[in-house]
Amino acid sequence: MELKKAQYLFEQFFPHGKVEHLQAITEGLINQTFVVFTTHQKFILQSINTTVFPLFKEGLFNILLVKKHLFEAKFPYAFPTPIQDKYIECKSEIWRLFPYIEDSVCYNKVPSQTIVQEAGKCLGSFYRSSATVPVEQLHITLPDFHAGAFRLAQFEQAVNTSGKERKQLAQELIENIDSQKEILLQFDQLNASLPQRVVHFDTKISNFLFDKKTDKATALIDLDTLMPGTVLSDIGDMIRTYSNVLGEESQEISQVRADAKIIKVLLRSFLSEVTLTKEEKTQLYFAGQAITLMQSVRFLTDFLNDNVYFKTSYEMHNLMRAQNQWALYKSLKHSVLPNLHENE
Ligand code: GN1
Ligand code: MG
Repeated sequence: MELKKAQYLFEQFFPHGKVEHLQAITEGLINQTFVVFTTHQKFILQSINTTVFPLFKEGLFNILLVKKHLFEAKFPYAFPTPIQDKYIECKSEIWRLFPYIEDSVCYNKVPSQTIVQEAGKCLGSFYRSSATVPVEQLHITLPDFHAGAFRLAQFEQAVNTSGKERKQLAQELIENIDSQKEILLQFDQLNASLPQRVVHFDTKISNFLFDKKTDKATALIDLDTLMPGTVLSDIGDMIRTYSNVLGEESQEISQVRADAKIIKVLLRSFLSEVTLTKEEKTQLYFAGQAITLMQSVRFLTDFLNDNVYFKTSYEMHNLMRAQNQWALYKSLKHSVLPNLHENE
């Protein structure tokens, strides 16, 4: 983006502000994000991908409602929401400005066990602090976002319409996924039976910020997917991204594995902050498997559709990601079930 455009956008929030410098952030597979440097302060300037998030106004409503409850509950982490509670339109793009959380970092793979523990506590605290939100008032901004049946239908459609070459490259993985469809349908059944809660729906490792020096969790970010759902989505996505020691971008497929100890630490710290029902608790580990398989399906679907959804930096990127997630899924299926009953 040109500095001139950033300046124009920034002035919609601070009419006398001066943007001195811009830096693109490459994290995130959907939206476009920049750090804006002014003389004394930094901000995050971000445009929403409105193809992915057509109901962004309802999304903002969700964010503000949840924020109010977190504030009242004294949620002890930053929850960066759009400055002035507003989005602005510029040449049919939608932009917002966020506060910049100083001295913090995000990771794409786990650097230490402290980080896992901190993140587990942060999500647990989020669930406890958002328990007062009247969930039925939240909008469903992305229908069927984590619905297994829906993701499988999209996948089948992509297999049917994909070019011959891509289909050939993906053949083995297509067959592997076909053999595990039941897992995703079982996930749907479970979700239908569990309590509805405020769900972040994108708790991947890079959506938690940590203090540079102390490793303490400082913020939960990326709130566009806040919606009603079940705890399985969030804990599943945390297991998916925290236990994957090499990270979801690793191309060393044969080395990809899930670390059982990390899962244990994660679940223990999460459960130290929030009380779940017995039914919820027994399904947390399964959620990790299901969400990982679903992510493999989603990446592979996008590969078969010629990479139209997730940002990619090379042609085979989504195929590689899908293979990475498949390897992780296999490892999760075969690793030892962490003993959850210690905390009960
Ligand atoms: C997308 O844009 P980002 O990186 O926050 C995706 C998530 C996936 C994730 C995989 C709206 O999140 O569902 O888990 O990529 N978000 C959407 O890295 O589809
Ligand atoms: Mg996101």
